[in-house]
Amino acid sequence: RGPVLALVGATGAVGTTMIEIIDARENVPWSEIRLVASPRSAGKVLRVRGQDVTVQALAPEVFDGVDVALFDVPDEVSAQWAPIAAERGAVAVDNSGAFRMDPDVPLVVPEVNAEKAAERPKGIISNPNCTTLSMMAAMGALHREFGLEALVVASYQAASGAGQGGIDRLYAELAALADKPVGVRGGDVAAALAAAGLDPADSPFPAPLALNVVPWAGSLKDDGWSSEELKVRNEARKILGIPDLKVSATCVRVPVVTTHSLAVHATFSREVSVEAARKVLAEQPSIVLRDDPAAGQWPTPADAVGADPTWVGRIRQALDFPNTLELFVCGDNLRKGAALNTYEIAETVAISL
Ligand code: 11C
Repeated sequence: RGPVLALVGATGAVGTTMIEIIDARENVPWSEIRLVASPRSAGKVLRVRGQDVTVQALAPEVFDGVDVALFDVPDEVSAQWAPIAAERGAVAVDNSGAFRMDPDVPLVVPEVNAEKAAERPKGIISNPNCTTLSMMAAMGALHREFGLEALVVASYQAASGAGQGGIDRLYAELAALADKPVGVRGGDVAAALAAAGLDPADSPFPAPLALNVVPWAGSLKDDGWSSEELKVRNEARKILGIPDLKVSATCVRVPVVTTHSLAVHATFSREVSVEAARKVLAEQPSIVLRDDPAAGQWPTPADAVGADPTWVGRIRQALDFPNTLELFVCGDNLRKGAALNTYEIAETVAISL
């Protein structure tokens, strides 16, 4: 009999993608897959690998007999419940920010540091933030070859990073603005949204997102940094195993439904060339190289969305910075950025049980 998997947060945006990923796998190691959610969603019946599964309300007993429990829930829910799952004998794989920087909790991207999944004294393994994760396959591969020293990053983050509420808000704003001559005077997008009954207080974003870009994601931290920007810095250091990696990030929300993009300026300790970087990246199974500007070939979120690999292109040697590359990366924030990487960690654990 194979191990038992529980999926906590089964009805959210990431949980829904997780079920799609599990359904699409040819084989899975699990003898049972339990779906768990808040009491509000309990009782719903969802199809998983051709079977009807009734969603159970989150309670300590749902973890009895579970080998691996995936958490796709807000930080405070994970903070409370992942330790309960671990106490009951499950390995908790957590997609929230609750444990990522805990020194006793590994932060795992299987193609970069799979071996860390075995070092889990608390019975908890963390999955990185989707913005950090979107560049990790590429940066891990380049770091192994050329020795990464510094990263300067600007993100272009999709609405679904804010969950189903973010997706719903972007569609509502787009519908409210369709066929309207807005975006030509300061404040007219906000006024048109207000006239359509879309209250800014109901939005997960701090400004209109449709027809706009918003230089903010997460919460306010010291000296004007956003929590998202600090996560990119701290998590990249931990995953890559470079505690003194220089990182500076600016996180920006754009009116894309799903797939985060990053413009990356990466400096290496060893000599690097565009050709050598392309060769390293082309050898990675989880990377699609789209890098032929003369043919109009570069990664865009509209092309990369729904794909498992990270798409990489626009690779250039920085003109004024030695041993430095510029590149553009697109990764589906609900798949590799969240559900897929969490699921890959779960399978890594299942193999070792
Ligand atoms: C966003 N990256 O796009 C965030 C969502 O730490 O897991 C994920 C937040 C996290 O808004």
